[in-house]
Amino acid sequence: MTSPIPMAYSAEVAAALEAGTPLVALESTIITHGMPFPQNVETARLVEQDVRDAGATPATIAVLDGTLHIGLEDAELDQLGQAEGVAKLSRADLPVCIALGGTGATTVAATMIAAHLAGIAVFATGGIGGVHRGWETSLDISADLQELAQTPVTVVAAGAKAILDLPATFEVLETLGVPVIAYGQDHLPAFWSATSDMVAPLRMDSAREIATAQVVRNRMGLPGGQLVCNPIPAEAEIPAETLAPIIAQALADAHAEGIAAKGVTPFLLGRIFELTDGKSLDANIALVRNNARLAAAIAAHLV
Ligand code: PSU
Repeated sequence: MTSPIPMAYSAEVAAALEAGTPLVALESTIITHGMPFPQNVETARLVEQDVRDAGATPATIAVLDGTLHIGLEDAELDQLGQAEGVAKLSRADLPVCIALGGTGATTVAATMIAAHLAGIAVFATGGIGGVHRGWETSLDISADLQELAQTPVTVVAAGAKAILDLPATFEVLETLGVPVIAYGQDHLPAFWSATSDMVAPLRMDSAREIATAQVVRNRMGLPGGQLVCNPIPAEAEIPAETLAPIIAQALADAHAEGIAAKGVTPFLLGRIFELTDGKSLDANIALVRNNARLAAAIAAHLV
């Protein structure tokens, strides 16, 4: 191995790093495990373009044949979006995949690690993982939460995915000392729905404030990042009351089929897609694009 970690940068990411212009990291699990083909690849391209249009450079992160890619070229993105059996990489398996020369998509946790390694401080996704319903017996809590507590990257999401136990997820984030910031409203959004009955611990109304808060955190020597909860645009939301029975049905199906561990989130997203006749996917696409634009605005204040 010539370098300690085999890493490759896309041409536009290499140029932006060299020039010191704003960058936004993007994850790849949403492509391989979060959305069906071809909408996954189409969405990934749209999101990248949203970042560019907002004045930053997109860096979609994935491991391809043992190399950690910071930014994917068009053909690589296309290939990843159609590949079968791609691993879903979190903190535990990211180094293993690289060591063994494998191919894998990065979750929120793994994307934060890779972004930080590459010197990228802002990352946009759809919704973070969190505490799964039934945690009392399963102890299924996403590694995304611990990562927010230790890796200094600001993550822009539409909150945590509404398939989770949202109050428990935000309790854990509070315990871990992760700043949870609602953007432009008092209440936390709930992924496909713009609001919820949960009052946000913190509220900010500008990208500049969010960027400044991350800088102060770093300067104080506090580890960890921030979670920015950006509500889905009103015209694209699915009200929580509409979704509640659908989520309950998807959870019951997951239970009946014995789905566990890393399979739970992809199964639930797929089932909710079917049960909403694809409307959940339209909402998911709208919220990721909205997050990409805010992340680019935050990144502009961090250069
Ligand atoms: N956002 C989406 N769709 C997704 C994800 C995020 O709109 O599929 C992915 C992220 O990669 C996140 C993962 O880290 O779901 C959470 O998986 P789990 O619950 O297994 O930790």
